[in-house]
Amino acid sequence: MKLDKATIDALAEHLENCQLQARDTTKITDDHPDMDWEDAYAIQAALLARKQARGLKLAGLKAGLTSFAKMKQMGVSSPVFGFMTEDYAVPHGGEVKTSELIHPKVEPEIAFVLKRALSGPGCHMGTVLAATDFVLPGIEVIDSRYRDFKFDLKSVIADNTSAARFVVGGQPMKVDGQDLRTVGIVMEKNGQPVAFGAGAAVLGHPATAIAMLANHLGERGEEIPAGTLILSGGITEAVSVQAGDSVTLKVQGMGSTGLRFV
Ligand code: OOG
Ligand code: MG
Repeated sequence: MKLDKATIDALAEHLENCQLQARDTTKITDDHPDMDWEDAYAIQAALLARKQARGLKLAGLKAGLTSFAKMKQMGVSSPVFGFMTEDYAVPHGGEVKTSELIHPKVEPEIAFVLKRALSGPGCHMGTVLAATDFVLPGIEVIDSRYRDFKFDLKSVIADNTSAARFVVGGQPMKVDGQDLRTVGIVMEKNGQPVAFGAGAAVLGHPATAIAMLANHLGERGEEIPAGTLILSGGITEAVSVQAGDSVTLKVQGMGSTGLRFV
């Protein structure tokens, strides 16, 4: 760790204020070029602690930058992990108040719900599939607090991997006998298809993203509890949205979910 606790708490407060006031900021590594990976995750943990201190419950976990399309779009090269609290959850078909966000984008994802806890190190695709209760379509709304979505990995980790809102819905599917690599997805904005892909876009198989999250938490002596909802990461590039847009994600065998920006 390169930053002291007071600096970590101040940065978490700064990033959360940007989120709550829907205003952007420069990336924090500009002012703290020496910060390390531990500092970045410590700022994210301090952000979660602030929300939990206000009584907000954790609603799920996420992996991000797990597809080549996303890594290329954002100019970075490895996955990142974050959280969603209950206030990020949008009901299936529900509304997102665009005025509460800075410059939202949507991502088509496959969400996992666990029936058993997962712990690393040593977690792999097989362990994940054995512990998965079901998978279902999920749209993540990301909203980097950094100006023009310009960041490096440490800054985006501290900013809770741009997490802002999410919706899951459709037809939950058991993973037994399914090949999640070849599951196709179509995301539509205002009825027009804007993104297409298949599960394999996420690290060759989306369960790999969940295993990486379990191994990441394992390094910190934590696990993914049974019942946790996890977003496995955008399958395609993220698509910008504005007030008036409606977005639907169809996932083969799992129906569809959607939300509207008002
Ligand atoms: C970082 C978050 C990326 C995903 O699914 O790849 C992410 C960003 O692109 O702002 O959530
Ligand atoms: Mg995402």
